[in-house]
Amino acid sequence: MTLETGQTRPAQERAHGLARLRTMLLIRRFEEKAAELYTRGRIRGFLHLYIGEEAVAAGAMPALTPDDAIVATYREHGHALARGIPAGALMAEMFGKANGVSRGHGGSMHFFDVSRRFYGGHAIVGGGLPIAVGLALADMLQARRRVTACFFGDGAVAEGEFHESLNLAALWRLPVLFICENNLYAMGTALERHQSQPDVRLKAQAYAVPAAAADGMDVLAVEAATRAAAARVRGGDGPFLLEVRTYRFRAHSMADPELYRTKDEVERWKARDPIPAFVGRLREQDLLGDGDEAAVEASVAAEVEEAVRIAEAGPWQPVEDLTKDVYTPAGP
Ligand SMILES: Cc1ncc(C[n+]2csc(CCOP(=O)(O)OP(=O)(O)O)c2C)c(N)n1
Ligand SMILES: [Mg+2]
Repeated sequence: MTLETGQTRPAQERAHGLARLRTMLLIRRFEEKAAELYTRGRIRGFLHLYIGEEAVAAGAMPALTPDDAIVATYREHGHALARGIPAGALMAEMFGKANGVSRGHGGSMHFFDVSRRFYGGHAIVGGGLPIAVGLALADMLQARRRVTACFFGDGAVAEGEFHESLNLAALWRLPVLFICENNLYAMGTALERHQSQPDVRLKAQAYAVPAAAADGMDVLAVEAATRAAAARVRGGDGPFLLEVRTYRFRAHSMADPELYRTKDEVERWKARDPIPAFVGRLREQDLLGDGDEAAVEASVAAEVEEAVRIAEAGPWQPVEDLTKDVYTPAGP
């Protein structure tokens, strides 16, 4: 059967699968390189890796349109790459270079690209939620049918901003898609240790925000759940909360002795690594041929290498710009 795109259904599924696989691999290889560069002192400051959670950003982002807004956390390399921000601009940002996506002022935790409606990168846990509510309020007041997707961690549900944001979004029926990336831990504290009610969906329901959960280790499950949730939000039904269950394979940040979880637990989750799981599924369905995976790996490796070259070659911010953008100029 020939579809509107001119591709047969298997060809379309194959292209779709390869695209999702490529995004996940790009995130993984980009971050492995970032970790290496951090160890070598080329990247400084904080660095929070998304490795293990790639299926969340790689699945959710294609379910949103370029017109929708994205708000993320300090663990946002994957979201930025999946949104299509060039890897070179992200790597340069981590180097603190002037050609970085935030002109080198932000670093790993503060990627920001208004041209792609990517509103951070926020170091403050829960800090993105009120910003998402504000973006959605602006859309509602101007009758624009677009969605603000707000990614945040399980740790953010302990913050007042989570409760205030869900309450106002529901009260005003704002088009926010809250996406909770539940990786079970906030730094070294498990969700059950800081929440009397650890079911995030029930918290949403307490604010009359409908909610669903998705398997965050399955890129297609995340994509389907995000599509369904975004369609509801876009249709004017008010906010929705999607809880995506995932796991970070690496430490919280580059400085974390990981005393709060067992090696066995980490190994159990690694056995569900979203990348080989998806490769296996594509192979089973005959959508991935011999050499395909190697070809994707090679193209991702070239992109990461080019990103490092761009970062290395980029100019430093002049010292005179040190305090630029910290305060707005005084008004009249
Ligand atoms: C308001 C605030 N309190 C504390 C911190 C320190 N802190 C940084 S990350 C983090 C854990 C957040 O965990 P979670 O929201 O689950 O995100 P994850 O790191 O698991 O992706 C904490 C407490 C902070 N950045 N902001
Ligand atoms: Mg967490």
